[in-house]
Amino acid sequence: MDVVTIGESMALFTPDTTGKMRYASTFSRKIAGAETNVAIGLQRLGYQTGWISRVGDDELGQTLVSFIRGEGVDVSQVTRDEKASTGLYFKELRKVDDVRVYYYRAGSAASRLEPAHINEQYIANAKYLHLTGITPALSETCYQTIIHAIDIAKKHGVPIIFDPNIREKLWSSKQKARDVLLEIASEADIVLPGVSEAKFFFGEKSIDEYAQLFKANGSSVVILKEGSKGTHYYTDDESGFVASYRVEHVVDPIGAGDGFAAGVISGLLEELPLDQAIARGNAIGAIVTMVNGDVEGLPDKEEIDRFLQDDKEDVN
Ligand code: KDG
Repeated sequence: MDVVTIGESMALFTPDTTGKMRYASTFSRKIAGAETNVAIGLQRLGYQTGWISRVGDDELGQTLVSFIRGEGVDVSQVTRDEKASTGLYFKELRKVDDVRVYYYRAGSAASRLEPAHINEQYIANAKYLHLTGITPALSETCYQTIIHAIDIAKKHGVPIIFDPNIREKLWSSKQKARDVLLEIASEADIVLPGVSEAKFFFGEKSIDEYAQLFKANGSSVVILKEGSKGTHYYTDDESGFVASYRVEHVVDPIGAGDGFAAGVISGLLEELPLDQAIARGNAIGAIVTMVNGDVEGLPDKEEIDRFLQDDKEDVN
C-alpha cells in the first residue's frame, strides 16, 4: 500500500441550481470526504491507497463503498455499523466566492470509529499515513483512533502527512480545535496547513514565522498553502515558494486542498524534488476548482502531465 488514510466519507448533495438552497428542489448526489478525495486523487495518478472507515449499513453506505472501490481504493478496512447511518453533506454554491456546507453527520457510522477497528499491519505496511484534522473532530473515539494510528505509524517508522483541514462547525470550541490539531501536527513529519489555518493556530505572523512555529512544534517539512497565490515550503535544508496556476473560471473551490495533497504525496512517492511535487499539487488544486464536485475534477496521470506540459510551453 502506498498511502493509508482514515476518515469519514459522506453522500454529498448539491442543488442543481445556484443560490440559496432553500429554493432548491432537485439535487445531484455525489460523494465526498477529504481523506477519500486524497485517496481517489492518488489512485488516478497510479498509486495504491487504502481507506479505514465505517459506513452505515444502508444504501448510501453501499453507494460510497462501491464508488470508492470502483476508483481502485482498497476498502477492506471499511466496516459497517448497523446502529448508525452514513453521514450526509450538502454543498450550497451561492456564488463561487460564497460556498457553504451543511453537515448531517453527528452520530454517524464513521463517528463511531474506534481504535479497535484499526489493523496494525495495515498501517505498518504503508509507505505513508495520511491524516486530516477532520477525523479527530468527529468524536472522542475518532480522536482516540487517530492517536492509536499515530502510535502504530511511529512504531513502524511510517511517515505521517497531516492536513489540519480545520472545520470549525465540527469543533466544540476554537481552543479545543487548536489544542487537538497542534497535538496531531506535532507527531506529523509533513504538515500541509493553509496560511489562514496557521493564523488560526498562531495569530497574525509572517509566513516565515508560521513555518518556524510548525517546525518548533515537531514537523520537519512544512508546506504552507496560500490559495491562488501559491505555496511556501520549508525543510531542514531548503525553503522556497511555488506559484499557483491561474484559473480563469472557478466553478467549485471545495476539494482543491485534497487535490493538492494528492499531487504532493504522489511527488513524494516518486522522490521528486519538493518544488516539483508542490507544482504538481498546485496544478491538481487548480484543475479541481474547474469542475463541480469534490472528486470529479481529480485528474489522471495523462491529464496532469499534459496540463504541466502545456503550461511550460505557454511560459517558453
Ligand atoms: O476538503 C473537502 C472536504 O471538506 C469535503 O469533501 C467534505 O470531508 C469533508 C468535510 O468534512 O468537510
